[in-house]
Amino acid sequence: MTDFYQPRLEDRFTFGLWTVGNRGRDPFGEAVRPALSPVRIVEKLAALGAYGVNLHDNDLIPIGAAPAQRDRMVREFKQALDDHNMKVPMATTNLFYHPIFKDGAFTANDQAVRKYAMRKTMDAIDLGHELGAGVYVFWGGREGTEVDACRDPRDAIKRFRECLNFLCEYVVDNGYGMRFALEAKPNEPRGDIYLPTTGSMLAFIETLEHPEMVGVNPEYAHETMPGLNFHHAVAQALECGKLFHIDLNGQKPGKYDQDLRFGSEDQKGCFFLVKLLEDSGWDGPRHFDAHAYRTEDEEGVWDFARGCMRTYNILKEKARRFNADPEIQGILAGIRATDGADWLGSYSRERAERLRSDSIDIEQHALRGLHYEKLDQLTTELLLGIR
Ligand code: GCO
Ligand code: MN
Ligand code: MN
Repeated sequence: MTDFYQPRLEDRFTFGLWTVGNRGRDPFGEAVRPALSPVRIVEKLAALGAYGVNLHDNDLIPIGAAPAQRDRMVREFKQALDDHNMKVPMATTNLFYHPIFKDGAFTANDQAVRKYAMRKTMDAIDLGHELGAGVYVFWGGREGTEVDACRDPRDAIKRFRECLNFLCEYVVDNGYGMRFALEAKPNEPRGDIYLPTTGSMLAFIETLEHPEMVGVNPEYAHETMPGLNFHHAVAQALECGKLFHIDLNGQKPGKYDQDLRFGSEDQKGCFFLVKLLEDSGWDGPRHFDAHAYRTEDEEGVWDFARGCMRTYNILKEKARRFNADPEIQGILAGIRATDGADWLGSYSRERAERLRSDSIDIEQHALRGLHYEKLDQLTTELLLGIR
């Protein structure tokens, strides 16, 4: 299918090996699809117009692989990347699958577990560097509790900080030039996960020894599960220069982590997200952390991947139309006319006095209609395809 919405390299779409490679296993049922090799995933995604693939260490190399086996797997994977002009912009560690991580990794009570998590992460950082990744993601899926009696949550935060400080120095010492992106999630697989939102992560980053090396990787599903507004979380990260990576997918509020195809839920929320990313000129890869429905075979997996990218491009085009729509822009111009860019200035006694002495008719301002009904209806009609 070649058309206006066809993904192109410059769109910089990426998928995790674990996303299209997801076999449809869930807590109640077995895998429904055969495994896809990393090489096959690279070939297929390249043919669909993606820019790259991201990976956990164990998406490529199983735990306990002999050095020669590891090197062969990396060589074959790199060859496939070269053959298909695909990049690996992001890498990460699997710190959740092996039973050793049942009580967390960096926050586990057993220091032997924390040591193993650190050494596994250093190896995975080396692998990420070897594959050219500039961003390294930390998603602490197991860093949480069901039984709060087991540790003081302040100790968990301290341990997490200690590990990140150490790993920042590891990257500096090796001259890798990599940046870290922290990914929050409120729960699942733990009952409660520490630092549950992007906002918590942003506050935590400021307490690190190298805050300049660390940003966030907000995920649509993770902010939507507890009913938060993802577009607002991304805006906060962007506004303070901390959007280092992004996980795009679909999710209904209040449910388990669904990781659905991007744009399959809340198209208006997705529209404002895409508009924000595009209007801001953010130049990071548009990464999809999602997987195909359990009903799908391999063909359905590629339908899913194509769908994520197409919907992004469709919403990008909608954002362009929104920005060019005379009626919508007319309402926005009316809003801007009252916003008074330098209305406050920094504090001085004179300015404080002036604020008190300016005359204002509060009743008149209170009565004024703001035309947001019209604005939202126009946005809705544009999204539904009649503008
Ligand atoms: C999830 C997470 C993961 C992470 C991935 C990279 O809820 O399963 O979103 O997919 O993003 O492990 O760290
Ligand atoms: Mn994610
Ligand atoms: Mn998720």
